[in-house]
This record gives sequence, structure tokens and C-alpha cells, in this order.
Amino acid sequence: MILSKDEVNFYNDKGYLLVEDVITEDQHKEMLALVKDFFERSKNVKENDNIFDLEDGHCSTNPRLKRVKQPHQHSQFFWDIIKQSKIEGILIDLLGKDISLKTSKLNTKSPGGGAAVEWHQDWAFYPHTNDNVLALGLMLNDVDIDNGPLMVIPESHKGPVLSHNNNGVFCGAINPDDKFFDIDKAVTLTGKARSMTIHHARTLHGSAPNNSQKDRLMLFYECNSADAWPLVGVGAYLKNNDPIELCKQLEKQMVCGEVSYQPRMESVPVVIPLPPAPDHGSIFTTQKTGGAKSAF
Ligand SMILES: O=C(O)CCC(=O)C(=O)O
Repeated sequence: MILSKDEVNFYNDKGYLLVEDVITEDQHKEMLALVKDFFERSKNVKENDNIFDLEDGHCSTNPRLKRVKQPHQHSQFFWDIIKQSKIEGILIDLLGKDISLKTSKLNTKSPGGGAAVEWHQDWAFYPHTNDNVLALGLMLNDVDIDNGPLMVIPESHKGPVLSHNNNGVFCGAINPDDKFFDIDKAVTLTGKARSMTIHHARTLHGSAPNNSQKDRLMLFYECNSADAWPLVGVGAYLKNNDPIELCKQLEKQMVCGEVSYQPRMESVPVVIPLPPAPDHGSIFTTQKTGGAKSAF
């Protein structure tokens, strides 16, 4: 085991955890070099596309990104690092031996105003047959109170799934005035580069804009036990209708263990995130075009 029993109990009880020194210093250096390459590559990009979400003011001389989508699909390093660091062991400690990677994203929150992520529960985006589903956030630089750290509401993973709708569409964020939302309970997850946050898919979380002059680079991996199957209409990451291609995809995204064709059904609260916001290409566009009310 990588995590202590106390850490596993803490995660199960609170719905989040912070772990330090998850990758080595050399791995960290290599990762930062790859991140720099992404920024270089984005210089010619003028609009959001299937790799980059651009920040206001992005241009070739001053590339400003909100996100690099699915870095593990563009560079093998981002897949291999899961197995070559503590990440795989941590996943096994929390999810069991059969684990699937749903998606990855590098949230690059630019200095001087990089976008907030409004409070939400990942579960509202992708309910599954059971909630052995979580997100890991590896810090690629020091994250402190000024550069838009992740915040979580402890124990919210045991509570209701709050409404993420506005004017009849899924806007990807809760209403900060929701009676079940209590910002005073928020815990801020700061840490040194190479630390990693972990939050349960039902844990309420969000992060403020980056008003500092430093980057805030966090690499997120979202994973589930293989027997947690996404519900119909929300399997945004299972794109194949053809059953052979679907099986190939399921195999390909296994971090370890085996694909499960027997979804484990649990009594979990589910609301399907439909109808979608006008631009539902990412959480940022969903929150913006869905008219989410800002908490920041
Ligand atoms: O980047 C962040 O601070 C939060 C990311 C997040 O919650 C998301 O992308 O769903």
C-alpha cells in the first residue's frame, strides 16, 4: 500500500486527501518540459479546439491557456507516469485492483486572472452505476492561496447531488445560494509542486481565479473502478457505438486489472446532465454559456 490506513479512512470519511511527493524531481522536470511544448504548440491556435481551451488574451506572443485536454492522448509520458510513480498504487488503495482512466486534463490557470472553476460535483457531469469514481490533481508548481487552489467541502460526497441546472439547462455548476452549500466549510488544498489532491466524484469543489503573477498548473486524472459504468447519455468518454470498438476502448483505458462487464449497481443519487448548455465543449464553456452564477 502507498497510503496509510489513516489516509484511506480520511479519504473515505472526508471525500478528499492531499498526498506529497507523488512523482520524482526528474519526472517533474520532464513533465514541465512537456507542458512548455504544449504552450509552444498552442501559439498558432486561435479558437478552442479538441486539445486547447484558450484564455482571454491568448495570442502567439503571449500564449494563455485554460486547459490542455487529454494530455495522455498526446504524449505517452502522461500515461506512463501513472504506473511509474505513486499514482497507480494510490488508485489501487482507493478504488481496488481494476481501474479505468476516464480522462485527463491539464488545467493551466494563467497568471493575472486565469479562470475560476465554479463550485460543482464531477458526479453531476457523469453519474455511474456506483460512485467509486474520483479525480486526482497533481500540482506541477507550488499552489498557494493566491494562485487559485482547489477548494473542497469535506463530507459533501455523502450528501445530495445539488442542482447544476440554470434556466432548464445543465450549466455545470451549483448555485452558490443553494441551501445545501456552505462555503464556510470549505477547505483549501495548497501544497508544494509534486503534491496531489484527491477528491471523490461527489465532493463539492471549485477554485478561484488566479490573480497572482504565478502559474497554477494542475494535471487532473479522473478514474473509476472498472465496475462503475457511466450511465447512458453521459458516457462522454465512451464514444464508440460499435461494440467491438467500445471493447477496444475499454481495454485501452485500463490503468490496471481487468475490464468489468458486470456493472456494480448501488443506490446512488443520479440526475442526467441534460439538456446541455449551448457550448458544452468543456466545463469552462458549459459554465459560461449555461449561465452559471459565480461564487467568486
Ligand atoms: O482546476 C481546478 O481548480 C478545478 C478543476 C475541476 O474541478 C474540473 O476541471 O472539473
